[in-house]
Amino acid sequence: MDWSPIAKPRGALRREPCLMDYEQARRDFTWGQANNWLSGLRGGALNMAFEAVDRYAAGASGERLAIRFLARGAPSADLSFRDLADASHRFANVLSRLGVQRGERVATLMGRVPALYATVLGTLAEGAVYCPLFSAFGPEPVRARLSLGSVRVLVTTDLLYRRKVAPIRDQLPQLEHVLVVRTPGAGDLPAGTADFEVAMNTASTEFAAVHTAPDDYALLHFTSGTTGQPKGVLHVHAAVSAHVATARWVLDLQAGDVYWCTADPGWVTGISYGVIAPLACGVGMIVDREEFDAPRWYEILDTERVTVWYTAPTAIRMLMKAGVELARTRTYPALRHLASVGEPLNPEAVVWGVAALGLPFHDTWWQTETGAIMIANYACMPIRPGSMGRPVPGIEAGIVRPREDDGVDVVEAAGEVGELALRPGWPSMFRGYLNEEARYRKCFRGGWYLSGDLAQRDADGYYWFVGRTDDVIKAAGHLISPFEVESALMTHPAVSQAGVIGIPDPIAGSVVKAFVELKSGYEAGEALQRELLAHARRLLGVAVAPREIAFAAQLPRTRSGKIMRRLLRARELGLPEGDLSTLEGDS
Ligand code: 6R9
Repeated sequence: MDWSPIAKPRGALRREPCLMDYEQARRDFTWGQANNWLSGLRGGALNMAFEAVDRYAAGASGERLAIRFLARGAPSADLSFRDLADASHRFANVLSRLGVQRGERVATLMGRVPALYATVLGTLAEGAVYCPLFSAFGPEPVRARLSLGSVRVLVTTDLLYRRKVAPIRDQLPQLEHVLVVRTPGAGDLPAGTADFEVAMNTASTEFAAVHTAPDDYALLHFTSGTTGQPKGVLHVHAAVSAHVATARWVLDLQAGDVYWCTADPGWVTGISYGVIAPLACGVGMIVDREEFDAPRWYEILDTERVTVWYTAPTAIRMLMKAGVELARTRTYPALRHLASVGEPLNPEAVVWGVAALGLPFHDTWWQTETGAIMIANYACMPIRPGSMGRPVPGIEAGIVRPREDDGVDVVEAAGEVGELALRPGWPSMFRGYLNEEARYRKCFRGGWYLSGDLAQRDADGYYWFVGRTDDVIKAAGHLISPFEVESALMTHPAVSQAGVIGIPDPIAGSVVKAFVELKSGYEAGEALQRELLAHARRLLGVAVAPREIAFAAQLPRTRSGKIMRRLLRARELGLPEGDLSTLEGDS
């Protein structure tokens, strides 16, 4: 099929895009200029929460819609910038009352409920560090992250607390306070928790955002590696300038927009572009509390008159599966810009946007570590379906190959595959992996940040995703560590070794598959397979647990005893087995 660049359909650019001349911006822009879009605080201080709400809360803009919550079977609930500022101030006062100090960690374990937004913004206003956790995690990933992050305050719901936190609470001595949002009819307040609403209602709406320095920590996002514990990615308040710049240039957010980001707030996109970026642009957004539902999503795009939509390939492929006819039962006259992130966006999906919604999807690339969009297709430029696009103004990207020494070779030729790298120094670049200085340093080489993704660049400067350099799995947009899944499986008495890989899936991109070696005395069979699946789901949660488990008499290992996931994957998928020189038992 011919995936030549597609021009935007006529009528799509009903408004001039924020970024009109990409080449010029790329040439002339420096990050210092992004500060013009921020208010800042006295003495050079900068606070993300102040930029996102407080500066709009005073005066007439205070009445503007900040968030409209939608939920099935309930009327929509609107929060203005003033309301949101009040709620975040109440939460900041709750934290102060609990004695939470600057830099201490406050986490959430919940979905898109109003309390989450007050918690994020109140935590940042108070100078504490905000850490989101995914509500579909099981108790083990929750325990690992709360413990690594030395989280002092957790905000969750009573239902999630009972299932995921109560069983591990005694392993978390640093977790002093748990505030729960109560569910009507869900019984008494769980022991060891306090009622979120009661705490909020007794707190004042007056709070002046703490004068944090631009380089003070603001966000702690956990992400997954191939080995070892989850990595705590640290971002600073200054990241907000990259959020605003990219929300304008890439998402084309403008005054009066109705923005909708479908990402879950348990992951980086759901916070950076589902809370901070749109608010910091003074733009109102839709928050749908429900999970994916094709007819419902089309209804929202139509009746809420969404103008800018940021979603993900898995969701787009699910919409494609539901059929273009369903999309055409509605009209989307307000829609102006569609964007996607998180996994490779197949060219069919880009073009399908035109057939279904009248607009193509613009792919964007970034990572938890980069803190903001780094590579994108822009409203002012033709899209190359299948390409991630070109670097954001202010970002220097390159394709590199690590050398034997500590340096890299920069690959200049078009079409050559190498590691996608970025020149350090943009404001939302991560400033560390929590308590893991060596792991952080290893990401930088020869003056570049190495992303761990393989890519190539074409002659016109568009980047094309090729794969990852490591074994980390992207399933339905969620980054999953094979090590975390293997460790959970190995807590079962029958399992002696486990090897976990991602296998291709037409909708989710990849799904998790585990191979296990049993201890002697255990019989491989369907009953044990079911038991292991249930064990993994109980510990890890459905979003992380393997979809499939297979038994292996012996897993391929290196001579030093490491499971060779690459080989497991090659064998599973019938791919060439590559270099086997380190395989144990072979010579
Ligand atoms: C924002 C986010 C980062 C990894 C990244 C890459 C993959 C993200 C992509 C993409 C192909 C895109 N990824 N966007 N791959 N095309 N447009 O997703 O952060 O969860 O840290 O994942 O996701 O492999 O390195 P995070």
